Amino acid sequence: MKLSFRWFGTGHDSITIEQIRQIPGMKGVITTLYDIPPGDVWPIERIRAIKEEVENAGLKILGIESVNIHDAIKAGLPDRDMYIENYIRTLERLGSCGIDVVCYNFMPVFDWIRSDLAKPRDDGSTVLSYDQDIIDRIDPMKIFKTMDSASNGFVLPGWEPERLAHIKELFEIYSDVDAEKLFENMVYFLKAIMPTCEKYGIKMAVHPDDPAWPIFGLPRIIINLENLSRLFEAVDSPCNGVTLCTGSLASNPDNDIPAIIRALKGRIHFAHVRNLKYLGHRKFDESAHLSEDGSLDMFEIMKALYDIGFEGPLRPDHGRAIWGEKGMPGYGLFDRALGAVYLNGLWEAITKMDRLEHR
Ligand code: CS2
Ligand code: MN
Repeated sequence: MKLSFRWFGTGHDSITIEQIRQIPGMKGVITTLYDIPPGDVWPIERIRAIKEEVENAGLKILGIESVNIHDAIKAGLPDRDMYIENYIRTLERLGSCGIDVVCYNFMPVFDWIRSDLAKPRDDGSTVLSYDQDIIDRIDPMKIFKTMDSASNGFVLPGWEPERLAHIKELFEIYSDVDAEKLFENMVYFLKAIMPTCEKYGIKMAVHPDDPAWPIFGLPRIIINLENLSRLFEAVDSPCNGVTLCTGSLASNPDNDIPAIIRALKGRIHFAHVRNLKYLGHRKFDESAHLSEDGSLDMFEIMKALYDIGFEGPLRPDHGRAIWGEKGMPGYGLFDRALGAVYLNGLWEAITKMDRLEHR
């Protein structure tokens, strides 16, 4: 694996590239052009500029998170082909700059959802948290305001204010899109972009839906092994893969993460490794990365990634807010840096144990 860190780019992040560089073992960043609206073609000069900025700091761009998908593609609207063409242009430009991992998601209207972005925990930290009972009481037309007002002034990933200003229209365009239709639209999109991905060696890595069940009556399909396997059969190219996000998939405790990792060997192009603490049915906190702080066994997860020969970028995911840091919820420096060194330590131990056993 290649240890990496999400960076939203200068002007969009409270963290600098130089700070990321000082985290031991860090090989590169996962970044994006945060201000480009979904659907637009990425300007080549901007891609070159961010690449240069990252490389000047002694790191590499190990992947893009995300090139977001326009709602016309997800909903299968008549103008989707134009947006798919734009997506292909962006992929060509990324590919020509040597960028070979692209993360995206296929969730209608909303990206990840939490009921609280700063829930206090016993240790004095605050964490992102989910409680279905609270979500059920929120009017989906108003959830943008709830999330945005708790964002410490940052634009949250996937929560673009310009797009979500049209929330009513967004719900309307998905009114006849059920899970099956959404799946068909996804297959249509992937089939159209695969030749370009294959030409440039770009590995597409769909991010699981977070949480892994339908919300506000909108379908969600990237939620379990069964659906992922179906997707990989429908578009059977090695460039069609997944971002193995442990926290998103494990929001549903029925998803056995190490088993899913082993079953998806060859299709995992990017890994987000974080922990969760289950508090009840459809209720969880995002704990620290450490196994004993949450409900997931991080050793078993890293071991499974090691056993399948995972060589892609791996990053810590959402961290707690600690030591007084005020950053984008989930994306401060301190706890993600702790997560990164912990995951790297597990990896070193697993690697050396394996060598010992084979001596
Ligand atoms: C991220 C997602 O912060 C997060 O939860 O993992 O926003 C992720 O970047 C997108 O779903 C991928 O397109
Ligand atoms: Mn994730």
